[in-house]
Amino acid sequence: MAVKTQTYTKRAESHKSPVAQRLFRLMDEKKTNLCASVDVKTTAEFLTLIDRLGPYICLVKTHIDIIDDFTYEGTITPLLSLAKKHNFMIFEDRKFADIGNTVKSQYAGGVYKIAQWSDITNAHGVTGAGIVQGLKEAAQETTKEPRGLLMLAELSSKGSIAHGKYTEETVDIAKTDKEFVIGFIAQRDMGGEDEGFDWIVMTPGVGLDDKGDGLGQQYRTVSEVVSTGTDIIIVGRGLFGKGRDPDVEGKRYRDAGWNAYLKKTGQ
Ligand code: 5FU
Repeated sequence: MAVKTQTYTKRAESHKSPVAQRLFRLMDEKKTNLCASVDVKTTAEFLTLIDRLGPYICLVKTHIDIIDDFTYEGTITPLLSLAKKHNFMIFEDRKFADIGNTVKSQYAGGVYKIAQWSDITNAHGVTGAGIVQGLKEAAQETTKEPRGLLMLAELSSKGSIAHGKYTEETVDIAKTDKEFVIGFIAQRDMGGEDEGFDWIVMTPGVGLDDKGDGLGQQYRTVSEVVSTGTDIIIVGRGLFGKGRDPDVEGKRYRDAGWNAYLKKTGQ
């Protein structure tokens, strides 16, 4: 599959999704394709870390159900203020995986009310295309803000069964909605240009110092993933794990991601 070599701004010009347009423009303006995955346990740690990483990132990826002391007012309201302060977007890595009618309620409601505050979320293809429709309806009924969905085409973990036919059929599900589905969580380019899709590929399992974590995570380097089609690198413990300084690592991963993008686009 051909790797995309157009600039983010160029891709923003012709993209159908307002979420993708905003994200692409923000990335070129801020000169970053780094998404910080902030998997921490308390609201205080969460907000402090995001405030420190804010200058280096285009996107914050959350697992909001990890936070022990979550409240909408205490956790989400300040998160939205930080998103304004530092100009980044938000991606809740919820990995929806149920029938359309159920994910519709899970996305809009419950304690977390994800559709109200997260620009982007994601879903597995295992239940079929109804998941896209259910999530889209929830977004439309919850907010006037544009929302985008990523399909999980591939995973970074050892032994993942998301490959081959499963990945191909997940790509087919993505094709069922030309505006709401903006791309994939994947390890490489997923094609689609010949059919008029310009999918954003976001890749977790990125690390410059480690090969894995002992629980199945596998890390590839920044230049490796960008050269095989990644548009946005997702980094968690590489930025703030034990003994790491988020300011130093934020800058380091931001620069590595940006330089790999400049190289790929021939700038
Ligand atoms: F879809 C995926 C995947 O294939 N691999 C992942 O690691 C998601 N992730 C998430 O990215 C995972 O749930 C973590 O939130 C994050 C990776 O964190 P790390 O600390 O960089 O390993």
